[in-house]
This record gives sequence, C-alpha cells and structure tokens, in this order.
Amino acid sequence: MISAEKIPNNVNLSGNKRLQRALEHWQPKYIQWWRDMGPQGFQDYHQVYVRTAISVDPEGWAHFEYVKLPEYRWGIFLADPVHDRRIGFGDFLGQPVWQEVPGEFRNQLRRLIVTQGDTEPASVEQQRLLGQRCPSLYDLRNLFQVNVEEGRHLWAMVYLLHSYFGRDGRDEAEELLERQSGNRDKPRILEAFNEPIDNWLDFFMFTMFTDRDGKSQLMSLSESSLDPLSRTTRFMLTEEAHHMFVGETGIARILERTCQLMKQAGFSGDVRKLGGIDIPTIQKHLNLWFSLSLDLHGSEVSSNAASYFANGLKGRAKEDTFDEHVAKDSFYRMEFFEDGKPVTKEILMRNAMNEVLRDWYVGDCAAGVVRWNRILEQHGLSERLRLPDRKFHRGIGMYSGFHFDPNGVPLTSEQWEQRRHDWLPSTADAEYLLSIMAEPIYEPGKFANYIAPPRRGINQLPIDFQYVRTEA
Ligand code: BYC
Repeated sequence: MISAEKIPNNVNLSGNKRLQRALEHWQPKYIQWWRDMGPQGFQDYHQVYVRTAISVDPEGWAHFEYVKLPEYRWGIFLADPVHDRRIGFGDFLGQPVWQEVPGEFRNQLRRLIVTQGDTEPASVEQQRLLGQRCPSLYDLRNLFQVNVEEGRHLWAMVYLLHSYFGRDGRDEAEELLERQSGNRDKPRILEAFNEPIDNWLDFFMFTMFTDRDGKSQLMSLSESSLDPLSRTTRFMLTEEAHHMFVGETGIARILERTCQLMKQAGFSGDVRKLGGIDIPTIQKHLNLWFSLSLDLHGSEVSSNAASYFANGLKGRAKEDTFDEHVAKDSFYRMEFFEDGKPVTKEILMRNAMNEVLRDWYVGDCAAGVVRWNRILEQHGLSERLRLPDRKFHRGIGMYSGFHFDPNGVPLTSEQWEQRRHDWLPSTADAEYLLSIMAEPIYEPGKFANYIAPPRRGINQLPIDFQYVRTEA
C-alpha cells in the first residue's frame, strides 16, 4: 500500500530520514516548476477528474477523484520486488541483481537515468499551452492525466538519483528542473523534446509515437540489473500505456471525423473547407513524429549501447523472449548507406542494440498504423496512412546529414528543399491547424468539429461528464 505521507510512497521513505529530508527539500522546487512550466491557465481554479495510484497492484489503479493540478499527489512507486531476481543478460548473466549501484557503472547509470528523467518534465513543458485549445473536456482531462503522470515519472527518476548517486545525484535532480524544452541556452537533452507541441494533432502523434519510444526505452531499462531501476520503470510502463491509448484513439477519432467530412464533401472536395483535417496533413504529422522518435533510439552502431548491454544496465525489450542473452559472438545484418548506395554488413550484435530496440519499436508502431487504416477501409476510402522509411528525416545516426524521401530514395539537398513540405508540416499547415483549434471547447459533451467523440467516457462515466470543472 502507498503511505499517506507528504510524499506518497511505497519505499518506506520515513525509514530513511536523510533521503526523506532531501526529497522534501526538492518537492517545493518541483511544485514551483509545475506552476511556472506546467499547464498554463489551469493551476488555481480548475479541478480535474484524474486517476491517482493508491497502490501498485491493478486495483490500486482504479482510484479517481477531482484534484487541483498542483495538489496532485506525486509520489514514489516501485513495482513489487521479484524474489531471487537474477541478471538476465550481458557479462554478468545469472548473478543476483544489484540493490546498490556498482562504483564502476555509476557514471553510465547516472547518464541513463538523467536522460530518461529529462524527457519527463520536457514533455509537460512542450504541452503547456494545449489546454487553451482543447477539442473537449474529455480530451482536456486526458491531457492533464498524461501531464501529471509525466511529472510522476520525473519523481521516479529523481528518487533514484537522490537515493543512489549522492551529491551528484542531487545536483542532477536540480538541473532536471532547470533545463527547459526549446530553450536556446539550456535545452532538454534529446532533440524531440525541444520541438514545440502547440496543436492537438501534434499532441496525439507525440503520445502515439514519442510515448511509444518511452515504452521501448522503459521496457529495456526494466530489464536492468540495477533492481530499483527495474522496479521503477516496470511501474512507469503501466502509466505509459494510457498515454499511448490517448494518442492512438485521438488520431483514430480525427480519422473518423475526416472520413465523415470527406463523405459530406463528396470525396473529391476539400475537407479543410469543412473545417476538418485532411489525410495528407495527418500523414505529414505522422512522418514528423515517427522520424523524431526514431532518433530517440540513438545511433545505429553505438559503443555506448554495447557497453550498457555488456554491463547489464540496459537490455532488449522482452529480453526473455530471445534465445541467447550474452550476445557476444552474434551478428546483426545492418543496412549502411555508402557512396549513395545501400550496402548490407554484419556488425557485432552488441553494437547494434539501439537498432534492435528500434526494430521492436517500428513493429509496434506499424501495428498501430494498421489499426488506423481499418477506419479508412471501413469508410470505403482508398487512402492509407503509412510509416515513412527509417532513413527519412533523421537527425541522429548514420542517415543524418543525408536526405531521403519517405520511400527511402536518396535526394539532393535541392530536391529535399523543394519537396520537404510535401512530407512534413509547413507553416501554412500549422496556421490552418491553429485556426481550427483557436476556440477551446469547455462545454461537457461537445467536441470540436475536426474530431469525433470517443466510444466511451473515462471510468465508465458518460462522455458528457464534466471531466474538468471550474471552481465557483
Ligand atoms: N537527441 O551512442 P549514441 C520517454 C547523443 S522517451 C540528441 O547513439 P546512445 C518519454 C547521445 O547522448 C524515452 N542527442 O547514444 C516519451 C550521445 O552523446 P555523447 C527516453 C542524442 O547513448 C514521451 C551521442 O548522441 N529514454 O520516456 O547509444 C513523453 C551518440 O549517441 C540523441 C531514454 O532516454 C537524440 N535523439 O543512445 C515523456 C533512455 N540520441 O555521449 C517521456 C535512456 C543520441 O556523444 N537513454 N544522442 O555526448 C538511452 O538509452 C540513450 O541515452 C539513448 C541514446 C538511447 C537516448
């Protein structure tokens, strides 16, 4: 059960006074950050119907209540320990997992935890203006549910930094509140977390594709030999699933509405004239967030990834489904791009671990796109959405610095400049989206014209429930 202390937790925080004091010292700084950088305009007078974990077992999840956002009970929740858990991969395979950080891996582990931690507040910052353009109260509530949970994920990483990394960890925890998404001087660490998200199409694509990178990275960290990291990330995964639900169903509802409007427009007509979002615009945003999220998996060939795996710090997603867990003498067939041509080479499996995780990720995304396409099919449309080639629009790894179209065909810089807005959102697209989202919809049960209502409400409540209410 989670304790009802100042910082809710299931780690017996009150049994470690030093740690408790350190985290209680960080807590007001976090709240200040939330007030300054969290959802703008929804700090003081709104109550939001959110789900809060009261224990880490499945029933503990069903607790819903109205809260003012800055009063959400952020805390520290770890999944239950697994009895006699053993290291599942790498050079220490079969040894007992670690309850403390081994000195020789301290820097690497800190770096992984800080990188993970940095993404969480970043996403809240990216999304802070969306409430003022929401398509419905239902969506507004989902946005805030995602935001408070990203805040909690920051708490999860800060707990690890404070508990296991001494003074350096405390300094890193402070810096997590100092870097800012999109800030020129102090940006967030990973590029996708510095991109603006100021319209709801971007938000749904982000929660579909970028949160799914969160899923793949958390799955690989949940394999870690550092048991507290594994337990923390295991619990975070349960929260992550809801974020992807928001993204996938958000786009599904936009597609549904687009199909209705296309029918109304006589199929050949322009959906934008009816205030909807046309399929080419949806595809461009898909291209953007999928390619940015591919970058989040790091370089194709990475000695960092090899040593994370060798040292047992970061495994593969679902490590136990692989036949072999040492991966010392095995190879991965990877496509390189040399002198303008693709060439396949075998590289050491350990050096390809980022690519192995990316393979898992691409498969998971592709399954989601198949589900979206069913909607187009059901409406009798011939258009389909698709994932662009992995080489398209890459900023990290061996394809960065080159240009490819969504089919993976190489382009010159001039060709790319001429055509990039056929494949990626243009300023005109952004302006159009903002124009149809200019007026927020705060009336229960009402939805913006560009999106269909969901099939059902939250927690078995009706769709027209007042998911966010204003204090009198
Ligand atoms: N942007 O050897 P490489 C989430 C840097 S999302 C900028 O390929 P590595 C969430 C890299 O730091 C999941 N820089 O990298 C979702 C390195 O720099 P140095 C977040 C980048 O270490 C939605 C250099 O390039 N999870 O949870 O193998 C909402 C060479 O890199 C980028 C994690 O981050 C980039 N995209 O792989 C909220 C998990 N990529 O050392 C939350 C922990 C690489 O040369 N992190 N660089 O200065 C990791 O596992 C690894 O750090 C990465 C990078 C997979 C991210």
